[in-house]
Amino acid sequence: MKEQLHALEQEALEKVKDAENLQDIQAVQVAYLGRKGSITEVLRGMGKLSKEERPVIGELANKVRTAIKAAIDAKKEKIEQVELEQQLQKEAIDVTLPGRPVHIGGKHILTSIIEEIEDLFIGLGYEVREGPEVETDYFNFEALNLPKGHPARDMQDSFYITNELLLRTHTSPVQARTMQSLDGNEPIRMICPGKVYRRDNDDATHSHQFTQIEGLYVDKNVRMSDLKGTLNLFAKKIFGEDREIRLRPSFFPFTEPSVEMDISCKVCAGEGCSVCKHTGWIEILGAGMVHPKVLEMAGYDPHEYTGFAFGMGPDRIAMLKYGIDDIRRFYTDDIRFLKQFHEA
Ligand code: 2U9
Repeated sequence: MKEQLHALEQEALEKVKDAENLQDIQAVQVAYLGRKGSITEVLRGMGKLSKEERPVIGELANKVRTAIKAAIDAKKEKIEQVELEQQLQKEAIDVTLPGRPVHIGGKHILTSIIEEIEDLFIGLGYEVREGPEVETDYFNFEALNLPKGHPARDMQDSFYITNELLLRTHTSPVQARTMQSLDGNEPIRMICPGKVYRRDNDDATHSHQFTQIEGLYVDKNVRMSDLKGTLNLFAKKIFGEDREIRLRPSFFPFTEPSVEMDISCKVCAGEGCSVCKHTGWIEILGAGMVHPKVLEMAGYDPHEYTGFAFGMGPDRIAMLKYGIDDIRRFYTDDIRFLKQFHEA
């Protein structure tokens, strides 16, 4: 039996050596150590041995079994290692290949213009404030001296949600809300950019949705000359140091007196050309001293406090600055149009 065990050990170790893959090694394990394997068969015959022989053969059988198992485990590990390496090689990634380009978006031109104007006014101590696009009739009209039935409401026909709720027609309700949230004796310096809506038929110069930036400065002793100085600075910073401004009398229900501001035409330097319709001037924004009624409605005493306000359309400013011929280009998402400004 001893010889038989030694022979089986030799045979098994030989087969382990020859095994090429995990199936081969599995087959060796089953053939020698399995329930019906050769070593198990030999051990089964131990019953026929004498009392003295049994422990000797038993010990040898265990040694042989352990030796075969150790050889199998070592070979298994080796094969697994080789297979893993082969797999890694097959799945290797060439890290030197150039990456796929990532398309980086850019700011919409209107966002860039708005941010440029915001930065200028932040530098003058103004705060940027935003408010809801769905507004109450009160904040959109009443608080701005546009009571129900006022003829100027017709020019700001809007999209109504209910009789009292509408899409805001300007960003002025943000100023009205800010003023009313204070207790009537705090100075205010704020600008409010945002989307506004008017019921309009879209064409090259009209859009039912456009953007606005409005500004408000309320304090004791705020004068028209402060307004003029601020607007002059704005025009020179945004359009160029060589630009002149001119104020013309105008009318807005929320300011009194009211003005419209023109800048000198850059194309003809004031001589007159097709861009400025041969006037030498281009209209940029509206402004004025806050109407005493508006101050009063917001809880400010108009004998103590005065203020100026202004409003402009970034759409129009972008069109003038870059010679854009159609307001609809801002809203129709043609990437070729929008991309032109990413380097600007
Ligand atoms: C309060 C008081 C006064 C805001 C003002 C204008 C003049 C103005 C238009 C220009 C072109 C808007 O984009 S546009 O259509 N705006 O002319 N806006 S003064 O006056 C205010 C606002 C709020 C409480």
